[in-house]
Amino acid sequence: MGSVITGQREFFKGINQIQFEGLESDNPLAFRWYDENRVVAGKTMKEHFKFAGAYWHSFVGNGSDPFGGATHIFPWDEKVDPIERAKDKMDAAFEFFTKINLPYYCFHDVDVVDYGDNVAENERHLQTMVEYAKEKQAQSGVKLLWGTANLFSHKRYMNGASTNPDFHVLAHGAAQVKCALDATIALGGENYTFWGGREGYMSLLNTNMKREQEHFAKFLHTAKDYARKNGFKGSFFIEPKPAEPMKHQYDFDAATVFGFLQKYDLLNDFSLNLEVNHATLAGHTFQHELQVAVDNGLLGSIDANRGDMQNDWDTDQFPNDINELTESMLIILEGGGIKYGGVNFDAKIRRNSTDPADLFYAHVGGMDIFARALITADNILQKSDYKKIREERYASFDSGKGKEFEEGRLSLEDLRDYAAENGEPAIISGKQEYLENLINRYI
Ligand code: XLS
Ligand code: NI
Ligand code: NI
Repeated sequence: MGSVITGQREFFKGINQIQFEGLESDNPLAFRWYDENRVVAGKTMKEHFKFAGAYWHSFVGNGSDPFGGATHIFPWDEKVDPIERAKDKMDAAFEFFTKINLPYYCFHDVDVVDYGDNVAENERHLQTMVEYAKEKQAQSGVKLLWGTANLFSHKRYMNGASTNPDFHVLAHGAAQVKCALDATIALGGENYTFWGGREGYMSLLNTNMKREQEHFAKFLHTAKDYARKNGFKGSFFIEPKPAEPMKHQYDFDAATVFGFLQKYDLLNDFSLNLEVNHATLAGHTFQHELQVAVDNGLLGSIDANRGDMQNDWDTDQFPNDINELTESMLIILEGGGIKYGGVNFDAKIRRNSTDPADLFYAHVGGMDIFARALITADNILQKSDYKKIREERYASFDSGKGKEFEEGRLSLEDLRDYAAENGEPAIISGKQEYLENLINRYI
């Protein structure tokens, strides 16, 4: 655990560094499960998760919603000069990261410092803040998990960025990506994310979907080539989401993105950043999205949060569902872990969560629930018959004709003859309720 880094002002007064106190503790500002040095399944918890704080939700998003303005009145948002204000915000961010013990953070360009309409000025602003961030990272040891560019908030992106029908807008998107890549590289950022916020359509009536997707692929290739040329070694993430803000987004879900990456020859450099609430918006469970990614070698990183069963939008609440996360950790552990990134809390406290401590409660809860899920999943894999039951379901393919089929050595006639000779198959239980109970037994 490093030491707390504050700027000239301390923004979260009265809150000290959060410690692991274990299950006996009833301190709401302590970890009960997340013990960064505890080794589970061969790695420390710190290494398993690489937890990251999201700049945008925690230090920019101010509780406003489509029906009302800010409720989180940030003391780091007071100064008039954009660079001075950005430095206060960064001081607050690193104070928070070091107090909550987050080893990583993530940002969009515009989270760090205000962007206007002037490309060169935006570049100067971000470069100035990159120098400041370098100092902060060096003092604290906190690292950049990924950087990204916000290509969805500015009005010019209302019809998309790289999929915009106007080339001029695409070029502005590229200018922003170039600068965000430069910043990510300068800060030793481990990965770079593309979330296709408005890469999609509102209406097919005015959309040439084929052409837009080809532009999207060309844009990604161009950005990737630039970053590689400049020494970037990390993974590029595509973050699937089916809709919101657009009616339809091209990076709909993990399977769709896999097909896109394959079609446009991007599989060597790109992987997936999966977000819980985006999975549920796509009509999937998070577990489903993880399994699709793992099965295709594409589990790059995670945006941790949760949706609301009754609301069909991206509510981005902090994770707290132990069953969902235990099942997720089973898939992650069996899949060999998160490949390049980590677990970024792309989650926001509620509009009416207005105490400075609320941000700490939210992250303590999120980190603890992941830690508990990891321990539980590891126990299930080590001690229960979970794996055995799953393996045995497929035993008929392990030898004999089943094996020959897997090896591609049986014709349709062979299969027909096997069916005719062996009569009606036995009825075999899928044991779903047994397995559901098993998960709860280990929780
Ligand atoms: C929005 C996305 C966004 C990305 C980064 O729904 O989750 O926050 O993670 O652009
Ligand atoms: Ni996200
Ligand atoms: Ni999201």
